[in-house]
Amino acid sequence: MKPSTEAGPARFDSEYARFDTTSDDVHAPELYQPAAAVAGVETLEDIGPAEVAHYRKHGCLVVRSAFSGKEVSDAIAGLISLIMGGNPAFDGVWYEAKAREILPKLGPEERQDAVRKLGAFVDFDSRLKALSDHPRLLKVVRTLLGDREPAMFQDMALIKPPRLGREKPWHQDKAYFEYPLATPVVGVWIALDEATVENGCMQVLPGRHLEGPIVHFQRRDWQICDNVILGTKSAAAPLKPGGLLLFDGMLPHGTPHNSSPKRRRALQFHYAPVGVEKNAKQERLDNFGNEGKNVSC
Ligand SMILES: O=C(O)CCC(=O)C(=O)O
Repeated sequence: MKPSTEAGPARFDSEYARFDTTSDDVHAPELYQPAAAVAGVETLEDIGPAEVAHYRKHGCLVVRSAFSGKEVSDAIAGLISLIMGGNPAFDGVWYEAKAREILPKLGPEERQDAVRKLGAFVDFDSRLKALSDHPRLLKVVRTLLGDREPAMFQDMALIKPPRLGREKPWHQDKAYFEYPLATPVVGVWIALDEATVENGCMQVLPGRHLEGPIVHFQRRDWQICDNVILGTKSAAAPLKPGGLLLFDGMLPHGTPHNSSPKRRRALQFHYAPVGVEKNAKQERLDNFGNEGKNVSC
């Protein structure tokens, strides 16, 4: 990897850039056919005891207008700046594998549409940190964590370029996190562009967070087997820019391929209570892995 203090054109040199290597196999369309929409409220301040009870029961809740237009456009400007090398210390951009050959030749707009995701960026751009540290958001997350102080442990930006943006197969986030199963984890997925079923908004299986770990397999990604999902009824979380989805770390969810001409950019933050240590790798594999379980996919 190129030393992270270097900026400029070398950052876009295919030799040094990072590329996402998950499979680009296309999913069956039947995996993403929502039968309902995730229920929600208008603002973060509308979340009271009834909404918290709803979240506990269904594992998800939409907030339709969590952030202002200015907060969203600032966050987009922050992301674009990081993609363009605006902070020389940041090297957390992952490009689509297909961009490997053409990356050095792409202009600014085109480069944005070659990105799959960014990770661990909030400390490199104050406009993005303003959202992950947003006091109104943290107040809600604290409540959902059972009145425990939130610590953000993962920040990602997930980008689905028009027509090209790939699926994130169905999974439970705790299958990726090395926290003990009993540790509460709250995910926050924030739409920066309008997110629709066509461009790959979040889809979830409401209530299934209460059913425990589902076995994951390495297929198109580390994921729940398609056969487990086929025939189940999902709920979609279409959002306007600045809207967000709160979801439990055990809730099965996924996003389809972007089949539309519209970009879909989103931020995703994960919070656990302050002071809980990530040290449960074996527990994670025992809970979510397929090895030794005599199961196939
Ligand atoms: O935004 C997406 O496409 C999916 C995000 C997601 O589910 C994840 O990264 O865990």
